[in-house]
Amino acid sequence: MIKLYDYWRSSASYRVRIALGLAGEDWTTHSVNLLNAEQLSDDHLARNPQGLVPVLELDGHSLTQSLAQIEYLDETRNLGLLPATPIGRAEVRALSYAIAMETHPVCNLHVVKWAVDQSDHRISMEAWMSHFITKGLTSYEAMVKGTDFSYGDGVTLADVCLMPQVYNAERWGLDLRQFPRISAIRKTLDAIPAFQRAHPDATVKP
Ligand SMILES: N[C@@H](CCC(=O)N[C@@H](CS)C(=O)NCC(=O)O)C(=O)O
Repeated sequence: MIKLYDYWRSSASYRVRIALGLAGEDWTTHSVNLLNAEQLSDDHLARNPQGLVPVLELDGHSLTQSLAQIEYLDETRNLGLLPATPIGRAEVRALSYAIAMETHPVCNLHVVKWAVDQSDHRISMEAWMSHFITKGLTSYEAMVKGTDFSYGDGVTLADVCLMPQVYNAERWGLDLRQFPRISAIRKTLDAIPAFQRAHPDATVKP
C-alpha cells in the first residue's frame, strides 16, 4: 500500500493527494502534525532530512519534494500532466513553478513566523499572506493559457499546483472574484473527484 506522510492543510501534500487520486491509487495517510513540530522529530527527519511534508512511499521507494513525487506518478501511471511537446511542458512547468517555487515557499509557516518575530509583530501573518498570495495569483491570472483549465483542455501539473494555493488564499481571506480566470478554472477542478477527495476537509486530520 502506498504511504503518504502528510498534513491536512499542507499545500504540497494536497498536490500529491490530487495526483494520487488522478492515478486512481489508494493510499494510507500518516499524519505529521506540523503544529506539534512532528516534522522535526527524529523519525520524520530520517524520512526527510529537510523536515518537510509530504513524503511518499511507493514502489519500494521513499520520495520527497511534491513536484518530484507528482512527476514520478505522472511518468509511471501515465497521467498526462505534462503536454507532449517540449514547449508545452515548459509552459506548464512555468505555471506550476510560479505557484510552487515563488508563491508557496514564502508563505510557508516557518518563513512567515520568522518574519513576524523578527519584525516584533509589526508585520502580521495576515498581511504577509495577503501580500504574497495576491502577488502570486495576480501573475498566475495573467499567465494562464486555457479557459476551463490552466493550460489547454485538460488537467495538468499547473492545475494540481493551483488548487491548494486557491484553498490557502481563501483560508487567509482573499476574495477570489478579483481573479476571474482562476475562478473559472477552479469551478472546473472542483467538479473532478480526485480534486474533491484531496481537499483538506476530506482528509485525515491529526
Ligand atoms: N518544496 C517542497 C515544500 C514542502 C513544504 O513546504 N512543506 C510544508 C507544508 S506545505 C512543511 O512541511 N512545512 C513545515 C515547516 O514549515 O516547518 C515540496 O514541494 O514538497
